[in-house]
Amino acid sequence: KLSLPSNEKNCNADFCKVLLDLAEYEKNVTRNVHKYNAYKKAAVVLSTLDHKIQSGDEAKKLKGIGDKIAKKLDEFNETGKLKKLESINLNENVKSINILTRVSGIGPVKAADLVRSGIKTIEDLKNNEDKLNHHQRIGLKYFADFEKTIPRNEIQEIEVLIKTLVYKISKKFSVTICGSYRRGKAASGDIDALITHPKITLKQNRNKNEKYTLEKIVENLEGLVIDTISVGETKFMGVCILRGLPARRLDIRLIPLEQFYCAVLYFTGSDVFNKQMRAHALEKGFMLNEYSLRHIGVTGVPGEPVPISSEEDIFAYIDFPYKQPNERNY
Ligand code: DCP
Ligand code: MG
Ligand code: MN
Repeated sequence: KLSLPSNEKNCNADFCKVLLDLAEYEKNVTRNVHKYNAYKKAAVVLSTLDHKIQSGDEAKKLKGIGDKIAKKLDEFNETGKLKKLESINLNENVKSINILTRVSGIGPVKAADLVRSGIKTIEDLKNNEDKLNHHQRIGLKYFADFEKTIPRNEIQEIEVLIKTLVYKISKKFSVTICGSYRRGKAASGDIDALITHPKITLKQNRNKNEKYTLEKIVENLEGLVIDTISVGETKFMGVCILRGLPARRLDIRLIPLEQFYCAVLYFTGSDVFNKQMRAHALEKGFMLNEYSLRHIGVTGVPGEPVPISSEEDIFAYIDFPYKQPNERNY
């Protein structure tokens, strides 16, 4: 589900909604990632303005808004609607695809596939579970719960519980909840937990540290974790529940110490912020991803990862003014 950074008084909320609907259409139906990103970025930019934008010409002066979106803004301001979106919304197949992709594990391709074979509603899915894989079945099982956002105080409680439980294996574990929670949002779509340990390093990983595996960690979360979508050496996807509250999507990543801060940066997001920061890194001759920061030499080949011991280090290396997590909402 698409949403914007929490902003109580978004003066451009109506047109932002239009842009997000268009973004959703490009993502789910035409599968045009570039257009999806363009609409989303424009919506984020407009949502942070402190005044209502009056015309396409004015909008075009903003970074991330070009001719096409400017024209759409004028049409929307003049007529109160957008022809393109009106006709999209009338299309039954588009409606069906948008519903099915709300199920965790069902992407645009699978949704189109299902619609083609006549499966168009959540009810239809329930009668055709044989057409779904394990992840998609879990998505369907908890469909109603996963639609609900998770209040901040509940994630705080889950954070404390995860720490308590993994500290039983070793007090030296470090647990950081990233994603929108770390950016300070009042509510989140899921929980993104990053875990590392001084004994989990790239070297040690090669001869596997039996004591500190992700499987061990998940075993220790018994009671909190109620379903597993998938679990590997570094990545767990599953479901957790606190008391009688709704079931929540929980992602855990176990990360070698050397890569921890690049991972924290990446999983804190936002996705738009990450794109911006990576582009800046490239301008400064660095390649930044969720694993490492590497200098790009004259040959154009990235070198060895530079040593990093905090998030601030990454900003400093690429000469990017440090931003607190709550300043990374776009
Ligand atoms: N991420 C990214 N690019 C993507 C997907 C994710 O850079 N295409 C990064 C940035 C996100 C983080 O991973 O902030 C976590 O992904 P989520 O989908 O969980 O997004 P958020 O936690 O930001 O929002 P939500 O509240 O919806 O979970
Ligand atoms: Mg998240
Ligand atoms: Mn997530």
